[in-house]
Amino acid sequence: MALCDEHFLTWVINQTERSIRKYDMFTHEDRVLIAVSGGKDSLALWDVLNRLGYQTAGFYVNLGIDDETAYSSKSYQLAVDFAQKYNLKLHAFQVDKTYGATIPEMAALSRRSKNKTCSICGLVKRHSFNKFAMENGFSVFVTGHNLDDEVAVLYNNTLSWQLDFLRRQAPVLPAKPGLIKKAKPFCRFYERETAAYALLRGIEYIEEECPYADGSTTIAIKTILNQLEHNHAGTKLAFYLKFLKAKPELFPQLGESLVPQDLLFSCPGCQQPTPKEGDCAFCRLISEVQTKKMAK
Ligand code: Q46
Ligand code: ZN
Repeated sequence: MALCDEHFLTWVINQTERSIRKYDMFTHEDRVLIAVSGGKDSLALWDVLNRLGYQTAGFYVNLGIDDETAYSSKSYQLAVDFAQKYNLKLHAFQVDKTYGATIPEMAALSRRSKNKTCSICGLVKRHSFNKFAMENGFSVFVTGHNLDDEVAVLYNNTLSWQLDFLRRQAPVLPAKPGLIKKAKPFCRFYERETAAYALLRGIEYIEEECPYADGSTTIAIKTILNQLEHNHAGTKLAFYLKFLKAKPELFPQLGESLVPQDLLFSCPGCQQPTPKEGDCAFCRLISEVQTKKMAK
């Protein structure tokens, strides 16, 4: 599509609203909590939802990634600046203040081996988002994942036939006891489209990648998919949309909601749902980190 700046911005707003309605993500009555990282996708999403008149607040998790890149400090400041500019509420949470260690410190102390920093970071973020949203009366939690992110995950999970992860991939995950509803209103936009939106709207965002993103599998997969897209335009969108269409046939046991309704246990430590009986992965990580810190 060849659109002028003004029509492109309107198109992004309209397409986002279409996705929100199509996938039954939320309504104007919902209190929407947005995961804000200071990057282009989350800030562009916050901007679009604000312009659409939804009740939003941002939630920033300070991971303590403050080596020579000062990634956390810079991204936090950009999130604060955006919230102030539009008079929006930004909640901030500092991992080391609550759990006694930053994400890189947790990775250094933990026994986990594979993709250590990112898997620990994901675990802590998922736990913190869910806890904050549930305790503060939000009805839905949204992230700025775009089509490139979704397709990279889909491709990776298909390569290794991770059926459990494939079953769970959807634009919306409904609420379950102890778990907030989650939605991805930008799941049908290419990354270049969210970047163009942020640029045209004059949104200042952190352009550097997190230093731990370097060399991750996701980046390698994105490179392959970009090559495919370059040779056959539309490959990514078709792969994602056809997967969503095929899901009822691939997983007939899912029923109408098309996402798993597994019975979950409640963690005795944090009361959040967990797939196995006993302490959840998050509580086990925190207790391991704190024990090792005390022993030092
Ligand atoms: S922030 Fe965290 Fe990402 Fe950085 S440590 Fe990895 S997971 S790369 S979205
Ligand atoms: Zn727990």
